Amino acid sequence: MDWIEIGVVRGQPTGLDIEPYAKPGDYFRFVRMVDVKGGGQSPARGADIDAVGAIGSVPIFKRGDTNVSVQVDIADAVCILNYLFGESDAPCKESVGKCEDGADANDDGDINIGDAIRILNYLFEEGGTLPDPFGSCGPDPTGGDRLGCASYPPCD
Ligand SMILES: [Ca+2]
Ligand SMILES: [Ca+2]
Ligand SMILES: [Ca+2]
Repeated sequence: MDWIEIGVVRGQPTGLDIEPYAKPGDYFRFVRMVDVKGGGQSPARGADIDAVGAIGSVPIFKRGDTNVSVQVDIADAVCILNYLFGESDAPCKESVGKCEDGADANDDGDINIGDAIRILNYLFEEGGTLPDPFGSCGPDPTGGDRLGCASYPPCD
């Protein structure tokens, strides 16, 4: 496990913010607090954990719906090809760009022709459903990749 040292709490205010250490899509599963021995004058020294607050939100979307029509159909595979190979004003440049995770149909952390093929396999080759979130809105279970989802209005 990789720990990220955030700092030492002393005096007032006694808060630490992990925001500078976090990128969108990062997950933090564990937070470790250690009482530093010595150095304090208070008879009750040591940090109290009064409140551990997290304000944040993880984007939710439906995988494969690259043209934001709610359905996953052949137009979504075409949309990925438009995004990859189309003119700069192709409509799918915008819809895919706003929710790259949705276009990562095979959830391998990249958008390429394999994602169009994965959608076609699902539609025509009984290739199985796409990785979650597929049937309903949800977060990307593999959020550590470089892709994000800034906006997918059907899940708002
Ligand atoms: Ca669609
Ligand atoms: Ca992919
Ligand atoms: Ca992912």
